[in-house]
Amino acid sequence: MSDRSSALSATELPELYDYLCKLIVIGDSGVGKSCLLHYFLNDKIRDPSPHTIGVEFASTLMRLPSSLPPSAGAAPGATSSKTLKVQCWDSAGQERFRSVTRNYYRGACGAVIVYDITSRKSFEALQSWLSDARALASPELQVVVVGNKMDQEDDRQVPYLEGSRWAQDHGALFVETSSRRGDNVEQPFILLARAILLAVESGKLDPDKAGSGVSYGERALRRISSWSGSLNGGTSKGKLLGGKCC
Ligand SMILES: Nc1nc2c(ncn2[C@@H]2O[C@H](COP(=O)(O)OP(=O)(O)OP(=O)(O)O)[C@@H](O)[C@H]2O)c(=O)[nH]1
Ligand SMILES: [Mg+2]
Repeated sequence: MSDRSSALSATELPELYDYLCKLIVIGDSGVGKSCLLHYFLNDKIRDPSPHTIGVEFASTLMRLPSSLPPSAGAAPGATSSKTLKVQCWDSAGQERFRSVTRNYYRGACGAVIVYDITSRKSFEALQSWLSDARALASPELQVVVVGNKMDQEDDRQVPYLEGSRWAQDHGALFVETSSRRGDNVEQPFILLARAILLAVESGKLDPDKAGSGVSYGERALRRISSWSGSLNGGTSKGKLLGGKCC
């Protein structure tokens, strides 16, 4: 369940972040991508959940422990942390939108690839989603494979071990979730954000490089108002949350 203790209001939130990064959420239609993202951002179930048309997007702030020492002048014993503004692009899984949604892979440094543990077909489709993402997104793309609907144990078609081995064999992180019960819904995003921050701090991902999928934040304190927009006829929304260090 949620370990984010202080989800703050979308308005009047001081926006102060170190890095901006783009994540894509992909996988077959109906596996629960939109429900997963909705639970992560709003800490509640999405019901009903209509098919995504084109792409929907939302963003959140995540504070993470840094692998670098605190800056000079920091209080003794202080630990350092970094704030990431994470843009999440939730794409339609339906085949007819594939050519549209592929356009949004560019500039992503993280991918959440979701399958449904009760659908072997959605698991077998992982290879195609991963190949597309690796071909079109940042060369340093970090990937987490998510087996969703873990609350449906009686209908399981893909054993946990099979999912985790597939992820390991393909250089990806792995987690099972339930976007109905809220189990582990933050984990895919926390795992990815940590991997991205580590890649930046170790020099593998360069925020100055175009197409890396990460850019520097402004580090300027400003007020944010909630915002909304529309892409490809789909509903789009923005949500900004703050939370404790993940
Ligand atoms: N039992 C169960 N049902 C889920 C879970 N997550 C999603 N669902 C259901 O699965 C259906 C599809 O969920 P969505 O999140 O809309 O699926 P999607 O992957 O976004 O689908 P597209 O937008 O068409 O690509 C909905 O009826 C959800 O209620 C889960 O963890 N457990
Ligand atoms: Mg959807």
